[in-house]
Amino acid sequence: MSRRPVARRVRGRGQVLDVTPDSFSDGGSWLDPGRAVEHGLAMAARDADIVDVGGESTRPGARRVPVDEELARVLPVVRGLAREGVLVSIDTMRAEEAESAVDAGAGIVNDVRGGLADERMAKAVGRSGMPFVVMHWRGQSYVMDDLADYGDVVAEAAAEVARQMDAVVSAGADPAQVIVDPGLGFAKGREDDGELFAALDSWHALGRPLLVGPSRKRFLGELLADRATGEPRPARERDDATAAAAVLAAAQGAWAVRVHEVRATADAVRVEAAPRARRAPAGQSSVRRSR
Ligand code: PMM
Repeated sequence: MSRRPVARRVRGRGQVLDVTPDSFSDGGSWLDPGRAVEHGLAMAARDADIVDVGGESTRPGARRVPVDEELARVLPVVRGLAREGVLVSIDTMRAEEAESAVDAGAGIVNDVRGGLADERMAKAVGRSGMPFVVMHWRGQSYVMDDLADYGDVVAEAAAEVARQMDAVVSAGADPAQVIVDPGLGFAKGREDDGELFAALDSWHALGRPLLVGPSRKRFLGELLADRATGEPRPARERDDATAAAAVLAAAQGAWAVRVHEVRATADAVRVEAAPRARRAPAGQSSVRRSR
């Protein structure tokens, strides 16, 4: 298996391909593997550097899916996209699925439980040598809203991710594999997400690349609530706000942003990067593609 360095700066443009019937904003759209591969290729053509393939919903309240079902959903899609040269990340909490996906061609393991759900995950990822997203996580989807209780959400979430990192490293992963993620919307209220979002640059103290997943999340829906009724903006109408969030994340040095609709985000992030690239000496552009 090949080793991929994670120290590249991608700046935006990880894109989400949910092969689930029940994800909160696009569940059920890409259950057919052929359609899912086509959609993933279209994402790559629209400038996604990474396509994140997931077979289990993590929306609040979601229940676990049997492992066989999850494998059947994701593996043909990972294989199909990798065969076409797309850098695929596998969104899973299960070591068995991470290993099978890497064998099928995935180049990144994205674990929303940051290695805490499956004790074999860190060792499996360590063996694979692939970049490993360690996201801040406090508890299962069906209880996570009750766990959003913080004094200082920024300090506490970062300290908890640092502990998750120590745990995965002592269980077999290499620290150089780790990408950190504050886990927006996971055991976080709207205020918590807002505070985390305002302080993304503080995460660089962990010394690892930062991935951020604001796409269509509840805090954006509530921020854009209808002025008359107070109703949150529906999930599918949050892509412009997601692009704005991606720009703010990129300006705070995020390595990648996980989004559903890539074109608007990719364009916005390129515009954000342009003045910096202009100021950088020739040949030192801070925007580099990952493939
Ligand atoms: N959010 C979701 C799923 N996977 N992975 C990472 N690393 N970070 C996130 O914020 C994240 C994730 C939930 O969103 P979805 O249901 O739209 O996929």
